Order: sequence, then structure tokens, then C-alpha cells
Amino acid sequence: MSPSDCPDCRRILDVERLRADFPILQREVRAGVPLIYLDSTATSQKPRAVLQTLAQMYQQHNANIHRGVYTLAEEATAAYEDARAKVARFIGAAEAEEVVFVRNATEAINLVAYTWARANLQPGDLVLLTEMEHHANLVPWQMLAEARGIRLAFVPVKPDGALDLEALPRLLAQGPKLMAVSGMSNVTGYQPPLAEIIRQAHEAGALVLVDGAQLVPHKAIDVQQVGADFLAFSAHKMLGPTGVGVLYARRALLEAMPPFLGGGDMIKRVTLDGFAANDVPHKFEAGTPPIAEAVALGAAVDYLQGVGMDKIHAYEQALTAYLLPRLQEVPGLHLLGTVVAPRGAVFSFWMDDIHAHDIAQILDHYGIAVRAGHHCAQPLHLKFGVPATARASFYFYNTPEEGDHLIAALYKAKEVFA
Ligand code: 7TS
Repeated sequence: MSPSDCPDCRRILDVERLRADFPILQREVRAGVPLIYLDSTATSQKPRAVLQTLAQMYQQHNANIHRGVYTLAEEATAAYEDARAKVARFIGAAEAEEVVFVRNATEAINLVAYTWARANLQPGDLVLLTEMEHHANLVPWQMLAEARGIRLAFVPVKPDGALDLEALPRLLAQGPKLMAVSGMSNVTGYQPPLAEIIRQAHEAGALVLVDGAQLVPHKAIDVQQVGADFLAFSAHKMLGPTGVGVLYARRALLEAMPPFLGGGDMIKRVTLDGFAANDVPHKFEAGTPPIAEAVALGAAVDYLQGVGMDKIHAYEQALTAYLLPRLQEVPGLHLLGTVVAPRGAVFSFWMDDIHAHDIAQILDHYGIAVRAGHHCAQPLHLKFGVPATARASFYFYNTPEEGDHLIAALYKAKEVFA
């Protein structure tokens, strides 16, 4: 197939130019077999600007923050706090102090479950989730249910992978105190209409936590416009390094929440009898944070904004429109989630007679990196009656030709197992 097969993709982004910014995308998996990386849902690749920022922080500005009065420490502190301000602007937060640096999306959600939820939920209170949640937005609430006797309810997923929003009013009528919902499924790519869901949840008196681990890297979000009370996401899925993530919450919520982990930096004063917690967001950042990593997340935000979040979203829509029907034509291939829009370019599928792990292994032979398993969304797989799927996930640095290679390799796999 020729590049002109997805003219919309070409019109939106000059992907070849962008790919040159990602050193790893130039490598071969084996001699003569270029890497085709289709696992950005698990973690994204990093552009040179992010890698350089990380190295530069350690090579030129390495010092602990918020403590030293010497120049190096002041530089490190300023860079770390600049990154916080950048992230706040990126998600439309009212103030930088509403951005808490944590380890990853998982920790951000656990922070809410351990602090806000334990302070505000009583036995019998309801938390509303959905059937498509990643384990990171399910298990912390199950742990809370065990520890505190709260109840959980779930918005169902429809056969096409979309949420059954007709069930929402009935579920909200049960008076949940919190609704926690993913902004984009890591299995189906489905992006629920957040603003509408949050409006209904607020009307019913529930706060809303958005698991933005997949959404934030792929689509612009303005927390104030959409009305999110909490937003959790990870740097490593949005071109940043591992080890740093973000919890956004409105200042009033953060101020009312008890601290999470105790230790240095999260206190104002300590005596042998007790402590006074620091101001937000430091109250939630106990111990030495991932300093260079947070600054590199700032560089990732700069890079994403340079490309343009609207362009990234439009490109992935065009790529999906191009690839979805072609995937559906592969004989014996079944997609988990056929929803057309709005969605990201994530395709999870199973094939007659070929185990998902075998698919992934065959694809690796062609240099194509995909993941096989339940993708930390076991309940969603159970619902569709399959234990595992293979998942190809695309980011803006993936080309339509890489999608063609995937599809050609799937036809070959079909032949091998026929
Ligand atoms: N929420 C969603 C929707 C996710 O997809 C993931 C990670 C997380 C939360 C947790 O992110 P972490 O950075 O805290 O680990 N998803 C995946 C995946 O699909 N394959 O590997 C990780």
C-alpha cells in the first residue's frame, strides 16, 4: 500500500519529521528489521528534548530542592516548580498549586482513595466506577470497600466498547459520593463524553475523578472547562520519563484532604508530640521527589504543545478511520471495541485459532511491538468472554505504513496457523 492511502494523516502531521526527534524510532530490532513500536499505551517513546533535559538536570543542576540556599539548589527548585506551572497550564488548572507530583497515575488514584475517600466516605457510601476501568482505578476502590465498607457500582460497557450512558441517571440516582472514570480506555481506545458525564454526576452531588492516564497524552483536556474534581496521569505515557505522575485536584479539595505519606517536605513544623502539615501541594509530596523527571515532564509538555494537542487528536482520529476497517477485514479477527469515535488509535483483538501471545510473538518477528494479555483490565476482558487480547496502540509518531505492516503480518500469522 502507498502512503497516499491515508491522505488525511499526511495533511494533519508531518510524521516523518517528528519521528526524527525520537532516537529509538531509528533503531532496528534485529539486523534489517526496523522497530515498529505499537505499545505506546503501555509507555510512550521519548523525544531528544526530553532525554536532554533529563541528562542536563543531572549533569548541570543536580541538588535537592526546597532546602538549600546555594545556587544549584535554587536552580533545581526553580526548574521543578516551573515544571509544575507548565503542567498546570497544560491541563487548564487555575493554579500551579493544584498540581501534585506523584510517582504515576496509580499513585495519584491511591492518594485520593487514602486521603479524600477515607476522610469523606462512610460505610455504605457508594463509589461509581465503570466496567472499562484499568485495575489502577478499580483495585484501590475495592481495597477501600474491604477496609471501610463502602459500596461500588459500575456503568456498563456496551458490545461496541462504549459506556452505556443511558444507565447513568439510574446509577447516579443511588447517590454516589464519587464517580471515578477513565478518560480513555487502554483497551478499546474509547473516549467517553467527560463534560456531559461530569455535569450529570455533579447534579447528582458526586465528585468526579478522571483517570487521565490515556487521555492526557492524546487529547487536550481543560480541567476547569470539563469540570473534573480530580485528574490522575503519568508522565511516561506522554513522552516523559518514568517515576513521575500527576494528581490534579481543586485547591479547596487539596486543602481539606489529610496528608498521604508522612516525612520530610510535607511538614511545616514537627515536635516530638506531632506535626503541622505543609501548604498544598507540598503537603502531599513527602520525601525527595523525582526532580529531574518532573522537569523532563515539563519538557514533554513543551514538545506536545509544539506539535499541538488538537493535531495529535485529529491525526489519531484519521489513523483510526484508516486502520479500523482494514483490521476488521482480516479473516477471523475480532476487535474488543468497535466504537468509531471519539476514540484513540488503540486496537485490542483476538483471532480464531491463534492465542494472543502467539500473535505478539509472530509480530515481534517482523519487528512489531504489541502487547498481549488482559492489559490490566481483566473485568472488561471477562465481559467480552476472552482471557486475553493482542493490542496495537498508535501514537502520533506512528505512520499509516506501520499500520499496513501490522495488517500484512496478521495475514501472514493467519497463514502460519491455518
Ligand atoms: N489508568 C489507565 C487507563 C491506564 O491505561 C494505566 C496504565 C494506568 C491507569 C496506570 O498507569 P501507571 O503509569 O500508574 O502504571 N496502562 C497500561 C497499559 O495499558 N499497559 O501497561 C500499562
